[in-house]
Amino acid sequence: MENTITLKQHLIAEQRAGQAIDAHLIDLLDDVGSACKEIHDATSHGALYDVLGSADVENVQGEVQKKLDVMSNEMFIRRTEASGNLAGMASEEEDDVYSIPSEHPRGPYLMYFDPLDGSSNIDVNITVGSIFSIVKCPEGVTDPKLKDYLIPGTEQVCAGFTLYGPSTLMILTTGNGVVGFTLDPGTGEFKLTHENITIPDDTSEFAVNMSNQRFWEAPVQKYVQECMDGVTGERDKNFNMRWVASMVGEVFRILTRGGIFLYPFDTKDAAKPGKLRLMYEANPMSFIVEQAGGVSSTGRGRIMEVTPDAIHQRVPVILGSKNEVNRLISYHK
Ligand code: P6P
Repeated sequence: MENTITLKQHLIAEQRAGQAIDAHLIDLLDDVGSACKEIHDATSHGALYDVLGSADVENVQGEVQKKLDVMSNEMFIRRTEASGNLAGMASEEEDDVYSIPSEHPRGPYLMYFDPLDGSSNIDVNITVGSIFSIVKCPEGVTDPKLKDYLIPGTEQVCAGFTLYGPSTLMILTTGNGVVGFTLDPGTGEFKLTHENITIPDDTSEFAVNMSNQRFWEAPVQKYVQECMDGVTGERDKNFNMRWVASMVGEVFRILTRGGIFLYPFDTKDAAKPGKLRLMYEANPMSFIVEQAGGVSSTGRGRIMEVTPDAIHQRVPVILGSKNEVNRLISYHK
């Protein structure tokens, strides 16, 4: 049996090495791992379980929920609400913030999560994932209200996502680099398989939904056109394009071989400055990308420095290999 260590053993080792990881955070991440194992079980059985298709309910995002969206949200809440580590949580699938029921003890953390990102891919069997972000509940607040949740991404103590793909993989940062744990279906443990994940500074691969091209601002139009022009244009190399419509899949590919991901500001819908949500998609992914040596920006500022004014607010996202992201940022100046 190879000597791979589990998620909990890794966190305890980090704690002993002086990282700011307390028992509440270790226990909370253990619960998050349990929720992800349940979601893995549901997604990997697919049509064998009654989990595919639409729940015929619209969420606060105005999106029709998939059955697995609803189930994954329930799994995250049920697995984490009772352990006394959270003061409250916010979910993409919940209109309002979720207060821990009075029968449960409360703890020092707030968690924001997207229980099943990319769920439009579920019925076509393409990779989906869960994204989570954890911050300290404001000092002295035991019954957090909405205003207590509006904390910038720079205050995150932990961020992660679990990819339900050919293998189930949890990617995690607690502020000391980025690591990955592969779920061993035999033992049901997340085992450390990726240490010190770093994003290459350069890339020849961009990820964007090209059907939105006419709605982009000039800097993004310029950048993407240059990628398309390759050596026939301004750039000294040709580019490849990828778009799997699951942010978790794009981000893990970028963590592995580099790349730039764009869901930029567009004029498609004046009410939506971008598609992706700040608190439970852009902020956690930005923390991970920065910890892996990449850059994550709205195009005009660091995503993690955006001051939240709503729990479901959207934000433009440009993230990945630092030299490419910095080039596109320079086009915005
Ligand atoms: P589009 C999934 O719905 C998601 O929130 C991200 O995971 C993904 O990157 C994006 O939206 C896909 O958006 O417009 O290409 O379907």
